[in-house]
Amino acid sequence: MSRLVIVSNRVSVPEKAGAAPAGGLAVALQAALEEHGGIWMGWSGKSSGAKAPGPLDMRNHGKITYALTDLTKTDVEEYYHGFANRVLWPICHYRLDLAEYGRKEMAGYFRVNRFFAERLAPLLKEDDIIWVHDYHLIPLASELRQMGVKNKIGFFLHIPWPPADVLFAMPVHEQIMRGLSQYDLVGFQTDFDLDNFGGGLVREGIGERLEGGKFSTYGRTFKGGAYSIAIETQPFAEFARKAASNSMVRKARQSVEGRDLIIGVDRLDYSKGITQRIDAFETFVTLNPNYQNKVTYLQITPKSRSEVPEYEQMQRTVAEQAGRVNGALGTVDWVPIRYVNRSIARPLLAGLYRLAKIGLVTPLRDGMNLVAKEYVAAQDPDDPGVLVLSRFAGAARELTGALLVNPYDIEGTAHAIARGLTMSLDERKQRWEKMMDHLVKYDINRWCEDFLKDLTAEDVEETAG
Ligand code: ADQ
Repeated sequence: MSRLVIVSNRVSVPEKAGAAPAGGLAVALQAALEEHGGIWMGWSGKSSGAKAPGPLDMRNHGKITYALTDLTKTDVEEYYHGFANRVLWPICHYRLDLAEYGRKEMAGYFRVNRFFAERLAPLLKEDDIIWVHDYHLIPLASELRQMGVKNKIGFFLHIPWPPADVLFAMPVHEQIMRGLSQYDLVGFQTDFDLDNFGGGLVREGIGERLEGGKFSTYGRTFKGGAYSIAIETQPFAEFARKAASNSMVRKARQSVEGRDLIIGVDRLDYSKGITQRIDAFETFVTLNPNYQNKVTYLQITPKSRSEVPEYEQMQRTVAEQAGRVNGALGTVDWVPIRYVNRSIARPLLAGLYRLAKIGLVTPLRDGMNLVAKEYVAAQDPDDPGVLVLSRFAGAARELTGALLVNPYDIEGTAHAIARGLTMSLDERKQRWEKMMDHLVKYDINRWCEDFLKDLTAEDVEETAG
């Protein structure tokens, strides 16, 4: 295959060449870049203030070049906090009520995409394969095409794609749809998202769904597909197996001695259903008083996007809610909810998942949700825990051995917790094996290979104009 060029909002640059990056996605993308050689371009995470950003910060690590750009303060506010996180994120998570449209922010989004394209275009070779990631960069292909770039360009959306009625509430939905049409392959997390996309085109009368997974719209024909993102299953399972000797995991085990552990791990985000989950836990204990002092719910939630008001508000809401439940249910020797507001290292995370009898993953809407997959991979095959999973997570399409719940149904989730804690070992093993077999087969490397295979396949158009 030709050289690979990955573009994403943020770039995972290893400390030194060959060092392992933190997450599964970064591991897989770096492996693909190592194999083919290439560039990973994105925002440095830094602002140049009011001044125009300086030249790209180019860092060579073996066969990979990381190309980082700063953005002005206004760019960060309008493109990132503004349109990406206050319009596209809520819209794609079906939260029309939280979307805040502003002409300035919308213009900023398209302007920064043009800026990315201007910085990327001079780095490109004729046969480079370009792979763009996520909602921040939907118009990038369109900008590159206008600059005469004819390379194959693929796009993968990590978050859900909403149905037409939700999408069309966004004033610039047409430009967004048109932006997607400029790719050669558009990948979604699930067939639901893919169907929403196709349905929207047909509903609006702007396109058609053709044979062979293709779409035709705005004068172009391109492929669409569902590629469910996955994790580094075997290495993660290995982390969990070895974690028994991790001193932090040992301490955690001692601290919950005699109690069942329930774990929730999420970025602090309204899409993750954390407040409904705390309500469900409270309801579970209230309905099952025999579990008083017999269960601990550990919620690990690093802060995220604190510059966006909805997120700042949520930090307060969740902290107050956990405090209120602890005050109402707790006793002098029992704190029902342990709420940890920071990020933790992956080996420790794997060990904590393995300690937990229940993995509680209840987003109101989620593209995939990797925590659900990590929880399964981390389990002890001889005594696996139970995954309680929202039916609105993309992962629910694959992890059919989970207890599926509707996170809006608080009592239903509370019953699922009770059911999970009393499930027989045979049933737990049966459910777990089914999920683990799937995760071993469809791991993150397979996801990456499947997408790139389809993007480089002969029948993908090279630019129909
Ligand atoms: P996210 O919304 O960030 O990702 P998710 O898929 O759950 O959600 O990934 C979160 C990752 O962060 C997991 O690997 C998890 O282990 C890690 N993480 C979370 N809390 C942590 C903590 N306290 N300490 C350390 N690590 C923590 C978006 C989409 C998802 C989609 C992914 C990938 O919203 O639907 O699955 O991209 O495509």
